[in-house]
Amino acid sequence: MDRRGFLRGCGAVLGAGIVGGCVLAEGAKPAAKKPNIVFILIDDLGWFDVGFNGSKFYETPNIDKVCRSGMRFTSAYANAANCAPTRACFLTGMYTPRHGIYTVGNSDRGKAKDRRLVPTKNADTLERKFVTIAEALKPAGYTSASMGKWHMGDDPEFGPIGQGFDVNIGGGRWGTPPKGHFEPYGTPNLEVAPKGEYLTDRISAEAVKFIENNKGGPFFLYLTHYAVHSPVQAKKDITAKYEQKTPSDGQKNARYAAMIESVDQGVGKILKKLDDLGIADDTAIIFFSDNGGVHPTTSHGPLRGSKGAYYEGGIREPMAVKWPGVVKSGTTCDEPVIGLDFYPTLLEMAGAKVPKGTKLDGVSITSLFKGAKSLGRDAIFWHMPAYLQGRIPDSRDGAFRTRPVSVIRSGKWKLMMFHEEWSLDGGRAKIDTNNSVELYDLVNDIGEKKNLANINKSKRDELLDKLLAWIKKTNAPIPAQANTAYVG
Ligand SMILES: [Ca+2]
Repeated sequence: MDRRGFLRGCGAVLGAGIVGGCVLAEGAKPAAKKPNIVFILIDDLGWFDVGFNGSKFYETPNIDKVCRSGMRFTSAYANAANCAPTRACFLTGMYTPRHGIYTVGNSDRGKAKDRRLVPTKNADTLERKFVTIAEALKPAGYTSASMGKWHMGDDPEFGPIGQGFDVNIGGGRWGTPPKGHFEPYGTPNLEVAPKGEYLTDRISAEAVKFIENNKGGPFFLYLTHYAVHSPVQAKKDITAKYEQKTPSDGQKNARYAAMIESVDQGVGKILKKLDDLGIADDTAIIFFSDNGGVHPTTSHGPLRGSKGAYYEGGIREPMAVKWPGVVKSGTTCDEPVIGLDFYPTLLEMAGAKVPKGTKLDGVSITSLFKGAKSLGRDAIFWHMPAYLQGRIPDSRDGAFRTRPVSVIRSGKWKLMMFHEEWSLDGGRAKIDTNNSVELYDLVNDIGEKKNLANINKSKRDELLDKLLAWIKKTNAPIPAQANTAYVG
C-alpha cells in the first residue's frame, strides 16, 4: 500500500476489512491455554518507518508479515513524545501525573532566557510502589524478561529485576547503550561479546534464547531494542545496500535504514523460532514504538512534528498485533489506542487480575482484536509540564520541540493546551486571544495545519472542559510560576 492509500484508510474507510462480531477461526474454540506474549517496543521508530505504513525506502518484510498476519492499528499513540515517560506509563498502566515521569532527565531543557515558566520537576526513576505489568502477570504463571532499554533506574532495586522481571538483558538507567551499538556496549549482562557484535543482533539472539528456554510457557517477553535511537550506527553491509537506493518521501538515511533492517531481521528470527518450536499459534506478538521518529534522521510524511513534539509526528506510532485464533489476519483498526492500554490488555489476555490497590488509566483493547470497531471510550490524554529543546519543522516556535502542554484526543478532535499562555496570559478568560489552545480535526487534517480553536468554539470548549476535568482528577500539575530569567 502506498502512503495515499494508507491515509485514505485512516479517514474515510474507517474499519475497512474488519468483519464484525467474533473473528475466531472457524471451528476454533477460545484458547484455554494462556498465550505467550511478545511485546516488541522499538525506540524512536516513526509512524512511517515501516513498510506496513507505506515506507518505500525502509525494508521491513518480517515486521510487515506480523502485520499481515494480524491487525494494523492506524491511530495508536505513545504515552509521551519521548522515551522514559512512555515506558513508565506502559509498565504501570498509568498516566504521567500518577508516577511523575514526564520527560527524560531534567524538565528545564533549553535556554533559561527562552522559558517563560518554571517547569514541574521530573522523576527519572520509577518508584517501587507501583505494581508493574511483569509483577501483575506473575500470579498468572508468567515468566517475564526485559531485553534491551529500560531507562527508569538500575538493578537491583529500580531496574527490570527490581521491578518484577525474571530476566534482565541490557537494561538500566540509560536511554542509549553507554558505549554505542557495537560491542563493548557498557550495559549489564552483555559484558561478554564477540568483537564487532551488533547490539540489535545480540538482543534478538537473547530473545530467541529466552523463548527456547521457556517454550513450555506462558512467557512475557518485553523486547525493547535500543535501536533505532541515536547514535545512528549500523552494519556496513546492510548500510551499503541502502546507499544504492533511491530516497523516497524524504526518507534517505542509509545507516538509519540499516538499523531498522537489523531490527526486522531479529523479528524474523523470533518468528522462525516460534514456528520451529511449534508455539507460534500459542503466541501473541505486539509491535509498537515508544515515540515519534527523530528529525531530520527520518521523515513523517504528512504528520506534523517529530520526536519530542505533541503534534502527531511525535506521538502517533506504527502498531500491529498478531494473535493466531483471535485476531483475524489482514484487518485494520482505526480506533485511537494508547500505550497504557496494554497493561489491562495483557492482563485480560493472560487471565490475570488487576493488582489490589492498582487503579489503571487505560482500557483493555482485546475487543478491538476480536473485531469491535470502537472501545466506547470518550478520550485519551497526555500531560507534559516540561520543556524539550530543539528545532523541528512545524514546531510552535523555533526554540523548543515542545513547551509545557496538556493534550486531549476525543473522537476525531484533538486539543492542545499550552501552559505558558494558559498560566501567564489570562487562561480561559482570554482564550479567544491568548493563543493558549489549539484545536485540530485529525480525520480531515491529519497534518494539523488548521487550528480551529477560534472557528469551532463549541468543540474547543467541550474538549477543554474534559481536559480540565482530567487534570483535576489526576492532580496533574500545571506550571504557573513565571521564570525570572526569561527574556521576552
Ligand atoms: Ca524513544
